[in-house]
Parts: sequence; structure tokens; C-alpha cells
Amino acid sequence: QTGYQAWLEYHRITPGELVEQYAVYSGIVCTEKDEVIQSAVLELSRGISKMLGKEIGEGRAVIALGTFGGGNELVDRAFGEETRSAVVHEGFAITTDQASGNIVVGASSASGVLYGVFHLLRLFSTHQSVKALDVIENPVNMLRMINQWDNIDGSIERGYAGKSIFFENNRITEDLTRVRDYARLLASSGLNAISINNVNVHQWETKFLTEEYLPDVARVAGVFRSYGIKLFLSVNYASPLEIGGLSTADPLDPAVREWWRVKAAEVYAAIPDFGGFLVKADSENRPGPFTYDRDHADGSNMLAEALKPYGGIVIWRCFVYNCKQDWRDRATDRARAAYDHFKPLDGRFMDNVILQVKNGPMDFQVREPVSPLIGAMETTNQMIEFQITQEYTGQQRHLCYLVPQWKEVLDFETYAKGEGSSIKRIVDGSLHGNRLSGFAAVSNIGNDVNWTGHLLAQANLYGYGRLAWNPELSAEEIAEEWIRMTLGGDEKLVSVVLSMLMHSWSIYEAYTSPLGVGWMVNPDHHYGPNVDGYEYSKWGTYHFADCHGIGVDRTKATGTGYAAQYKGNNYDTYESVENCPDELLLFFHHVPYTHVLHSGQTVIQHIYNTHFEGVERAEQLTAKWASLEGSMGELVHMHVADRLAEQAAHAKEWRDMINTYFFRKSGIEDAMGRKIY
Ligand code: BDP
Repeated sequence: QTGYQAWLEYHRITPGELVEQYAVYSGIVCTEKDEVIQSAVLELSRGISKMLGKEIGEGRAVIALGTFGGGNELVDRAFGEETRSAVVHEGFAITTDQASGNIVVGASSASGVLYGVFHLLRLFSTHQSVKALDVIENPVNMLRMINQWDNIDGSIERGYAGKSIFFENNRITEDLTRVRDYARLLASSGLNAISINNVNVHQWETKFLTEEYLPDVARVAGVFRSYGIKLFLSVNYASPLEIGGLSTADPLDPAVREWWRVKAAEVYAAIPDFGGFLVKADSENRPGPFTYDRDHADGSNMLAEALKPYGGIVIWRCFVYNCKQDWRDRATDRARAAYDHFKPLDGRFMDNVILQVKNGPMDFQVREPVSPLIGAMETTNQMIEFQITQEYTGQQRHLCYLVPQWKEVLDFETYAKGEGSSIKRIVDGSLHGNRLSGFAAVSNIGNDVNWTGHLLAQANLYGYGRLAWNPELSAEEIAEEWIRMTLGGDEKLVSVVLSMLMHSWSIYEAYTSPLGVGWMVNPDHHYGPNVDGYEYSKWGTYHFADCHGIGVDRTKATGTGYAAQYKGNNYDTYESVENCPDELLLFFHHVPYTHVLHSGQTVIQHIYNTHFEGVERAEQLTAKWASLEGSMGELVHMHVADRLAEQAAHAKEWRDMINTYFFRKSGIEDAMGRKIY
């Protein structure tokens, strides 16, 4: 009724063939006491009894769980050497024994057992046959991380679903029940790491590294540990100054290095399996090594050295650009910044440093090209950063299922090592043979009862985890799983919600800023249209619209040269106005409004058409949802209906502001004669 259980709702299965199939299990056989395995046992019995509407315990077969060689005979008998060696650290195997009907989940680690159980529960709750299971799954990415942007006062930077579940009143929350439920959700989607505080670390959060807070941080780490999730902290680069009483944070200063070494020892004494530090340095007014004329390699290596004895890692963000630039200077291009800063440092980072790179060169716009930095550093560990929280994609008031966007990014061919160098092969470490790599993303949850504000935004959190586990899954498959598990298996409901989710990104893109140009949002909070809000500011976020045309010339020939950061065909494609894909045209080129797109339409007519259509399509979402009344709990239905109504109304505001702006700039009438204000 509320969405609190999200995709772990375990809807009751109505009597029929499946109930007969699922009800044969009389118990769970597990011999290991490990806390992660115990979490798995608890989840399995909770899930099955909820789905069957009765305690597990009357059937003829069992579900056996355990690690290979961990003492469970059923597990050891079920899997031969070949299977065992095919299952990596966090992977699992599941089989149905034909003679007994037993289902056996085996893994080489406790986390693998937990993932296997969640997989099995997914099969049950999406109503699949379990009569002849023969599954082996391994996670494709080593680090599958979520970044909270939560502040100690309980606020969440770019949070659209209430307050923090971690912090309140400058303390770590006493009652961690909700944190535990969050850990279940994360683990069930395949995630294994979390940083719990905002990358912008202010005075209070800097104190997380002190004995005032460490015991509480350790409590939180304990909760995540029981779901196989490692805890990380975002740290303030200037900690030695702010809490250490030193007069410098220079990474080459021996006293600073010693300070961090001692700090690391204290942290690991409190949390022996601590993951490491996440760092935003020299970015948007946060301190960093630049103050001391040092670079990012100096800064991150100093921290990496401190963490190394404990197996800890430093995740260093590449969101580094000049946020105080002179907008009159047309040559400065924020899109270039990450590559320009980091590419020359390739080879200088310690092997326990990972660079975390945003998926695009700017900042999570509805449409951006893929960051050319990803894959460009052959001897440096990298991971990709996505944004699940919908800062620029409707703030969980508009529907925007982001998995299709992420899929496009992951499938993008970089030519980093010739053909076959897709982003997904870089971030899984295989292309350059990196030891550390993976996915990170900014969370979209808060203490709203349904976690994500907009109920349907849960699909983004779930989908992120699933993609991090296996980037080959399709956006449709993931969406369908989420719908069935969360809202139930009514076939009409599944197909309607699936089509809503699958179209939602393109709908949002249609009525917001056009053709990849981005940034036509209100400054600061970033919600709603503002055509020139960022045009004459210091942030490097311009569209250069005038009466002749629009777009940013990022070519090597006549523009900022950003296009030359791409390799092979990508450079040729983006450099050329003829070859550049329509959806990114204005990101790479400044063109007249009468420029004809590959679609055959002029830029200006494309803007008018997509904005009118975008509104119509947003209205259709409300109608589609209305057709589902009665097929789910009334409260849930009403809640989403309200959000969709707001979206449809707000889409009109977007349409009118964007269309009017371009009509006034260009003076060109809509060829279809529609009213533009
Ligand atoms: C931008 C957000 C800002 C974040 C920053 C970051 O507007 O709040 O602090 O990214 O990623 O998207 O550090």
C-alpha cells in the first residue's frame, strides 16, 4: 500500500500451478552461522512465506544454501568442480535436483549466497518456474557502489524524497531499522558498497573521522556488513587543518602524511573492513592539493598510502573544472576540464586509487555525450559515476526512467584500444586489465515512505544495481522485473507501466532543453525551465543562442577543441556538423536555426515539434496510468497520478518557455501554425 517494501514486497501468489510448484519446500537447510548467510536465510523465509501466505514447512523438498565446502552436504553434493571454479568471489550457482526437487544455492563466499538467494526470490516473485534451475551468475563489476549525498543535519544535497535516513540533528540516527531495510534493498539489487555522506564534506562531517563519531559510523558499517556491503566515507581534503590542528594539508608534507596514516589506523581499528575514502577535491570550492601547487596524483596517493596497509582504497572524483570562469571568454570550455586535468596524470596513481568519472563531461544533463576521459587513461583505475537522483531529470516529480540512458553510455564505443572498447568494458576493468574498477551512482532515496518520492523512481535505484551487476541486461528486462516485483504481475499493469517507463526519458528530453545543449534550468535548485538562467554566469554552462543560431562550437577546427578528446571515428563524427548525431548537435556545434537535421527538419522546427509533442506525450502518461485504477492499492495509484498530473502541467510551462524563447530569438514562425506565446 505504501511502497515501503519496494521490490521486496513479495506479493502473495494466487493459487494455481505456481503455488503448487513453490509450496513443495518444507524448509531451508543451512549450516553456516555467518551473518551474511543468516541475512539470506531470514530473507528467504520471509519472502517465501509472504508469497505463499503461510510459513514455509509443509512440503517434500528443501532449499539448501551455503558456501562450497562450508559444511552443507547438500551444497557440496550439488555442484561439481567445474561449477565451483566457474563461480567467482561474489557469484553463485543455483540448481534444482531432479530426484528430490531440492533447490540448492551454492557460492564461494557468504555474499554470493546472499546474492543467490535474492536471485531465487526474484525468480519466485516474477513467477518463473524453478523446476529445472541451472544458473551460474557472477557480477561483472567488482565495485558496485552507491553514493549518498546526505548531510549530518539530515538534509540531502539534491535529495527529492525527504530527509536522510542516516543522520538527524547532527548525529547518526539511533534507530537503524530503516538503514537495515535500505541495505536489504541495495544487496537485493546486487550492490556491495556505500559511501554514507555527501561528497561536499563540511565542518561537521569532517568530524566523522574523530572518536566523537567513529563508534556510530561503525554501527552503520555493521548493518551494511550483514548484507555484504562495505562502508566508505567521503572525506574533507583539508581534514588535517580542520580537525588535526596542522597548519597545512600539503600532500607532500611529512606531518600531513603521518596524520593521515594515524587517522587510517584509527578508522580501521573501529571498522576493520572499512572500504576507504571518497574524495571531491579542488572542485566547486572544496579544498584540494592545488592550494599547495600539487596535483591530483599527489593528493590521492597520499591518502592511498595511508589506507594501503588495510586494503583500503581511495576513490578520487574527476568532477574538476573552473566554477568561477569568465563567461565572456568563449574559449574556456568546462566540457574539456576533466580530461585536461587528469589525462596527463596517467600512470602516476597508486594501484589502490580509482578515479571516479561522471558519465558525461558536464553534469548529469538529460543528454550529454559520453565522457572522453573514460578509457583514456590506460594505466589508471577508473569507475563511472551515474546520478540516480534526478537533479536535472525532473527531480522525482517527473517520470524519467534512466536505465536506457545508462545503457547507451555503457554500450558506447570509445575506440580506446580500437574496436571493442565499450565503456562497459572499461569500467569492468577488462579492457585495460585494471585491478579495481566499477560503478558508482548518487542515490535517490530519503525517508519518504516509498523511499524515492515518486514511486516509479524506485525503478532507477533497482535498475542501477542490476546494471552494475550485469550491464548486458536490457532496460526492458530490468523494468519488467521491477514492475512485477513491486506492483504485482497483472499483465495489463505490467505492459502499461513498462511502456510508460520505457518512453519516459525521451518524453522528458522532448519538452526540456533541445538537441543536447542542456542547462536551461533554474539556477541553484535546477528544477523547471529558465532559458538564460546559466547563460551569463561563472559555471561554464552556455548555449550561445542569439538571433542567428544556437549551440556550442566544440570542434577542433573552429571551436573549443573538445571534440578532439575523442578517439577514432568518434572524433570524426563529432567534429563534423554533417555527421554529428541530431541529439548532440548543439553540444558540439553552433548552427543557424534553419540548419536541417538528419531527421529532415530544421533545428527550429524540431524544437517546436518536440515541445508540442512532449507535452502531449506527458499527458498520455496520465491517461495510461488512469487506466490502471483498481489494479493496485488505491494510495499508490493516487500518489503516482498526482505526480503525473504535476508533470503534465509543468511540461506545458517548459514547452511555452522554450518555444517562446526560440521564436523571439529566431523570429521564425512554427510551420504548423500552432500558438507560441
Ligand atoms: C552537481 C550538483 C552538486 C554536486 C556536484 C558534484 O549540482 O550539488 O555537489 O554535482 O557532483 O551535479 O560534486
